[in-house]
Amino acid sequence: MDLDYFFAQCEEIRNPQLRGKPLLVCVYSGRSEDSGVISTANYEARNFGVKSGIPIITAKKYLKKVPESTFLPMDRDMYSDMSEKVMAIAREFGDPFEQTGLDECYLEITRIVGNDFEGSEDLADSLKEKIRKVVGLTCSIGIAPNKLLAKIASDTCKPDGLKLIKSKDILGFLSPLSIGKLPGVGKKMVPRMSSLGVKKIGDLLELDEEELTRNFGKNQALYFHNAAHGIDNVPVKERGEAEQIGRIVTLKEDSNDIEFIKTSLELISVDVYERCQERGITFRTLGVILITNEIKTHSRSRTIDSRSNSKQKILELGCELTEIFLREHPTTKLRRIGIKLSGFESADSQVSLSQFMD
Ligand code: DCP
Ligand code: CA
Ligand code: CA
Repeated sequence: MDLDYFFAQCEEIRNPQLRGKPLLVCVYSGRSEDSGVISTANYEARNFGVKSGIPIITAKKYLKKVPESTFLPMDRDMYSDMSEKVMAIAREFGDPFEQTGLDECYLEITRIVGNDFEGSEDLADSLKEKIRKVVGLTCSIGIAPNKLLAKIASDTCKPDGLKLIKSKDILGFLSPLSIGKLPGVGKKMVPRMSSLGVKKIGDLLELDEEELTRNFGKNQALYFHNAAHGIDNVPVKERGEAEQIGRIVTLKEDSNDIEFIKTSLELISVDVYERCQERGITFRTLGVILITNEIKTHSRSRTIDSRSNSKQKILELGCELTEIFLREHPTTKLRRIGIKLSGFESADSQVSLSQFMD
C-alpha cells in the first residue's frame, strides 16, 4: 500500500480549495526566496513535468502559464499525524504488517485470504475505502506473491489504483516495463543498463549471470537476475515494538450466531494467549478481523486501560467486538474470524515497576 502524492494530498485535505489545480510541496533551503527543491506535487502539477527533487525555480518555470498553482512549505508534523492514522488502519488488515516509510507498508494476507488470491481484491478495496473514509486519503495497492512484485504493481496503478498479479502472469506483467521501474534501478543505473541493451525489465532475461556479475558484482547481479524473473523471498516482517500476535480461522460454517462463533474465538484466544505467555508479554490493544461470507474484510479494535494477558479478557473483548459488528450488520454472516493483539510490553518490566512504586 502506497499513499498517492502523499504530502501534497495531505495539504489538499487540510484545504480542499487547493484541489484540481497544481499544488507543490517545497523544501525551502532559506538561502534565497525560491531556493530549494520540490518534495512532491499533485498529479495536476505532474502533468506539467513537475517531479520530486527538481529545483523550485524549475517547477515555477514549468508552471508559469498556470498562475493558480500553489507552492506550500513542508509541514512534516501534519504528514506524520496522517501517516499514523493510516498505519493504525492498515495494520488491522495484514498479519504480519510492515511499515516501510511514512506513506507505505506491506501486508501479508496469505493467512487471511489463502493461497489462491480469492477475496484479496475485496480486502484491498475495503482497506482503500476505510482509509478514504476515516482519513480522506487515496492510495494505491499492489497484490502479488511477493513484496517486490507488490511494490512494482502498486507503482504501475497510481493514483487510486488496485492491481493484482497472479503467479501465472508474473513474466507477462514484468517484461514490458521499462527497466527504471525496477526498485534499485535509479537515474544513474538506467544508462548503464541501456548500454548493455537492457531497456525493459524483460531484456534482463537475455543477459547470462556471468555478464551480469561482470557488470554489477555478485550481489546486485543475483538481485537483477531474480527480480527479472519476479523472484523475491524477503518475508513481510513486523518492525520494532509494533509487533503483533494474531490468528485467523475459518468457521465450520458461515454464521452470525455469536454462541457458535464463540467456540472458534475460544480456540483462538487460547492460542494467542499462550503465545503471549511464551514471550512473557502483556498487550494493550485487541483487534478482531471479520471476514464475511461475501469475502469482505472488516476489523474492530479496542485499547484497554490496563495491560492484560488474561485468556478470559481476550475472549471477552473478542466476543464483544464481534457482537457489536454483528448488531451493526444484522444480515451478514461470518466466514472467517481472527484476533490480533498489539501494544506489547514485557510482563517483567511491569513487575519491577510496581515493586519500585511500592
Ligand atoms: N518525498 C520527498 N522527496 C523525494 C521523494 C519523496 O520529500 N525526492 C516525500 C514526499 C512524498 C513522500 O515522500 O509525498 C512519499 O514519496 P513517494 O515516492 O511515495 O511519492 P508520492 O507519495 O508523493 O507520490 P506517488 O503518488 O507517486 O506515490
Ligand atoms: Ca506515495
Ligand atoms: Ca512511497
